[in-house]
Amino acid sequence: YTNPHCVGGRDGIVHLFEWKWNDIAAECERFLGPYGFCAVQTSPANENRVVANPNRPWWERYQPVSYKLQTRSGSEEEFKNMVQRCNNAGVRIYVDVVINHMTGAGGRGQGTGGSSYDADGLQFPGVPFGPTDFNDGSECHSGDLNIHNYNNPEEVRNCRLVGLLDLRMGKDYVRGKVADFLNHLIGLGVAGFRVDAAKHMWPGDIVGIFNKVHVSSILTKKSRPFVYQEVIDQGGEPIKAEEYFATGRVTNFKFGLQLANVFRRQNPMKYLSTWGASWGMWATDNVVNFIDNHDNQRGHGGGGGVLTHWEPRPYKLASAFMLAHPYGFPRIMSSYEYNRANNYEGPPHNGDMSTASVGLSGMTCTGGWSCEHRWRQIYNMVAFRNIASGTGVSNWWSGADYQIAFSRGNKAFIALNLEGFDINQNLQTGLPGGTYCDVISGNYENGSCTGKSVTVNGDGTARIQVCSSCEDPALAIHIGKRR
Ligand code: LM2
Ligand code: CA
Repeated sequence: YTNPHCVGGRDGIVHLFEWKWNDIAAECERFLGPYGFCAVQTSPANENRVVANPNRPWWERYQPVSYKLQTRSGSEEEFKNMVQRCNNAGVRIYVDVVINHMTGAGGRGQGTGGSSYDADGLQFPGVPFGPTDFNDGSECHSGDLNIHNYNNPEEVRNCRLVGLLDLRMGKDYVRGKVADFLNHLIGLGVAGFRVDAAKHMWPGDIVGIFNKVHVSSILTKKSRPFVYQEVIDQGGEPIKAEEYFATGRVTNFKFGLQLANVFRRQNPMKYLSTWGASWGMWATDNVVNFIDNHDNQRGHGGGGGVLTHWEPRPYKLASAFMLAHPYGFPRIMSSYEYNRANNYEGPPHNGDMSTASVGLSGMTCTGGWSCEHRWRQIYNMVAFRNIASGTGVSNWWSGADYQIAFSRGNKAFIALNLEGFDINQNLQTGLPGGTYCDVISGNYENGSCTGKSVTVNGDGTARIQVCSSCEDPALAIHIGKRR
């Protein structure tokens, strides 16, 4: 479950939050494939409640109505087509699967796929699930069936997360329906899953579900799908991320919080020399790392404090560090713009509330789609990471508290500066002699660098200059962009 099944040396996930399947398919072919991304995390693919008040929020997709593949991202046909086209482009699809619960309690109506639901009567005929498929007072003892006390694992797992009807996962019928859904996705060529709200499910129940899940069909070697489980463990609660290692990796929520401190100058960057598990995080093969996600960028799911696209300068630096460092498997958030005071807002939409297509102007997205994954400082670091794959950190240097540099073997080198003065040093890059293009300030095009260039001497040393007051106080070079 921990193998991401990347094609040919690729690394890293991009979460194309709320994108339509047709847009993702196009993005795999025109950008993610050519630029070396391993995989896309999609928004939930199954039918959800249509929430009218507020008007079609992003979070309606976390209220399942059935396991039919029909949402505002597209139909089953479009989903299937996307998976095929992305796989053909060498890009894997991981689906965000919401299996802990169905809709919030109360109300009745129709889902995005036309299935009816009755959340008062606990009826979801599109699956079908009925009243005996949900936890009640025999499993949940909180009184009102909602979760209040995160220090009580039984309550966290058997009661309702923000009022969402909690599935009786100990029941074989329920496990079977969930497994059928996952098997359906695998049959369409999906390579992995982000398991939503995993902390709210018993690890043994997740094992029980995955025991019913087939090996992945697109993979030449018979193997398990890639699984990363959303367990918000920031320390301080009895439920620990490591309880979930039997069924895959966990989402590492400590990662973004700690890097936010560093890149906001609240903890010296030079301490990153020991970055990794020794910072109280899990082992490299147990984590999916991220600077921010769709929840915590808007104060949901574990809360704020992380860097986001709203603070581009430190965000780009922190992302560059994440991608330059070998620890863990990285996920890049690709957001849309929203009113930060009304953070329920769904994706850019047309007059009828259908999701708008992603527009492009050159490399940049238009129409309210932020597309962090298309920022040069980020996509060029994906290529850096792929080239550096298999090497460790070497030639670590720190000049001042907020100035660092390191190599990845003899493949790549990066320097970062958050001091008030420039880096201007003769440093060992570990690279073969030659002239390299800095991939932060520019690209390598038609035989020359559009940004800065760096001359590495025959002994691997180079004069490294990193500005302090410029837009991006970082420099990154690798053997793939050598003149
Ligand atoms: C997750 N991970 O564990 C998702 O990453 C997160 O985005 C989901 O919550 C959550 N689990 C449940 O799948 C989001 C959002 C909530 C929202 C739920 C359900 O953060 O605010 O809750 O989706 O749509 C909403 C209302 C809440 C209401 C609930 C039920 O905000 O006030 O609670 O629906 O009606 C009464
Ligand atoms: Ca539960």
